[in-house]
Amino acid sequence: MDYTPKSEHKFTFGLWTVGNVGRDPFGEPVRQPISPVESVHLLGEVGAYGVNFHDNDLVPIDASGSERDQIVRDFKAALRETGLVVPMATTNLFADPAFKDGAFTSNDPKVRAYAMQKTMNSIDLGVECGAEVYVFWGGREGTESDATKNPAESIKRFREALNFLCRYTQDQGYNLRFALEPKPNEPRGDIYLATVGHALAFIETLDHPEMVGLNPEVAHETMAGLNFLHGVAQAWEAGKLFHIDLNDQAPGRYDQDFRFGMVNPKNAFFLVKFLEDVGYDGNRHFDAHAFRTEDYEGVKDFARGCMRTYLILKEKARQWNADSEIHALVQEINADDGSAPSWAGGYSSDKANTLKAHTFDRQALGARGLPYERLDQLTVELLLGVR
Ligand code: DIG
Ligand code: MN
Ligand code: MN
Repeated sequence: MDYTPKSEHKFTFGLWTVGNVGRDPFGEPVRQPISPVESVHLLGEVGAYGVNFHDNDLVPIDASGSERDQIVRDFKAALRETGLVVPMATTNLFADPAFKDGAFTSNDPKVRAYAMQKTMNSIDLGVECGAEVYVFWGGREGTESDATKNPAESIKRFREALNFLCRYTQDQGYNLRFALEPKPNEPRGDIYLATVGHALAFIETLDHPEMVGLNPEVAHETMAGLNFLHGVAQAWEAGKLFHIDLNDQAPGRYDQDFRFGMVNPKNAFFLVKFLEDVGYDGNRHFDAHAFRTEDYEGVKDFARGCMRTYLILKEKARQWNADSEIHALVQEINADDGSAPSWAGGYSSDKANTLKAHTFDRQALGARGLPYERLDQLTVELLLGVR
């Protein structure tokens, strides 16, 4: 079986992922920084399809106009040389001290205005490089103490910013959709729009909800103690899965951004199976980074591992779907003997009356054995390679 990544797989990485220098709250960098051009060539070498960036991953926050233009020229040349594309871009509204108390939700109107200016310029840069999805991760949009902000006012500020930026994007004629990326906490004590559920509800309150969807991340829903697949499935079912951040995470830990499948390959399997079964055609973006122990050969191992694991699990999903014993169990589980009154597919008073008049054998309903142990064991054995 060939697990070589190809463009058709749409595997992407952010400049900040393979360019991560290994700094953490308790340690200095362990790797020398590499340039955006070097990152593009590294990703080309390992077989990625595309590269994403925050504005300041590519253009330093204090670069002059001419420096910006030269950096973008060099970056575009590397894209041409490698064939990589830029499907997504985003704004760094979390590193600079100006955003220490948030960006769109900052209590300082000058900071909120600066965040809007920075985001518009970053949207321009992303579109110039080919981005069609624009991610909003509100890393500093939150609090340590709720004495400092009224959370309802913060949501209003967030909404006003996104409504303005949707109109800016329309006004510029950009072919761009926005993707909100939830996270429950870190670096703020608590972050607004903490989960996929919060974000889905918030989107419906916007002036242009059709332009705004989700960029769910494995680690972030896991940090919230939630089932990541369920959040992804709800976003997909709502037509809002515009992008996805793949990585891995142990529950109850800081945001680990591990290599895809590194902690919980079974959860990763169910996620890959879902994405492939429903025909998700967006980018498979690995928002992750190598262990701090690695040199740049290790960083390449990390990037290759993300893509290989996805492709191996994609093949496992095909095997699962083709497994006759598994298929028979799925059929048995979902069998309908037609004895219950049909009511789905829209209300009618006839349906309601028929259903209310029906007599159910409640004990029999509860006595029915479900072969879930067998089904899950077969799944585990398939993943362990004995089926
Ligand atoms: C962190 O998970 C966030 C930032 O890295 C970025 O804004 C976004 C893009 O995938 N993910
Ligand atoms: Mn993360
Ligand atoms: Mn992310």
